[in-house]
Amino acid sequence: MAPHAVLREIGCPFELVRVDTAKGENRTPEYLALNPHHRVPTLIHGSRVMFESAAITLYLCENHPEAGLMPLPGEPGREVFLQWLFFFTNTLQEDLQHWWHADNYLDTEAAREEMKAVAERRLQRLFSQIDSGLAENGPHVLGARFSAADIFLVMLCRWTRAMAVPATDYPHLNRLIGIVTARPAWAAMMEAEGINWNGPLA
Ligand SMILES: N[C@@H](CCC(=O)N[C@@H](CS)C(=O)NCC(=O)O)C(=O)O
Repeated sequence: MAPHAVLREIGCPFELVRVDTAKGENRTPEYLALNPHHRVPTLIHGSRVMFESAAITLYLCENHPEAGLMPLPGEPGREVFLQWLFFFTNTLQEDLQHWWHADNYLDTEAAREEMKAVAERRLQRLFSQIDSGLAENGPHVLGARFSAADIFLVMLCRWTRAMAVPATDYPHLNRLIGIVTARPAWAAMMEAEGINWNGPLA
């Protein structure tokens, strides 16, 4: 979702190729040759191939500085952008993975249930901290400036929709969700993906 929305924000031509994980299309020899970790997404740019959505997001932003989707090296806010993008992908997204995909980590149902409960508690704390940060220095992750970090965070907010306390329950996160989802690029991405905010896909 995030690299796709970033491509639409940039407005450059691209081809979207659906890889249906439910049908195992991410485990075909052709796909594994591109991405041996059998995960989506994968970006192909000329002869270059890369995976990891945050890395792809950063790469797209730096290849299209005219889109202004992140502070470039030397610009104010660069360190804040990097800090949050990395935090979102390696801390927030990891707890979300524990909740959605506990079967990737643990064998027994009881252990998975316990992991999900712990992940949900941790996520409530993390989202609450992020919400407080947005209260002090919002409405975006970078304050007044919209960036690809907002898109990445809102993508992860959608992953909470089936939890007891979804991200939409936090007022400042909810305001950011409203800002990002009102953007034409986000709406076009959701339509092309065939998903809505409350739909089944993560
Ligand atoms: N850290 C990776 C996570 C990607 C990821 O977990 N993708 C899931 C779908 S949301 C996937 O491809 N799962 C299929 C699998 O692991 O086999 C990223 O951000 O690109």
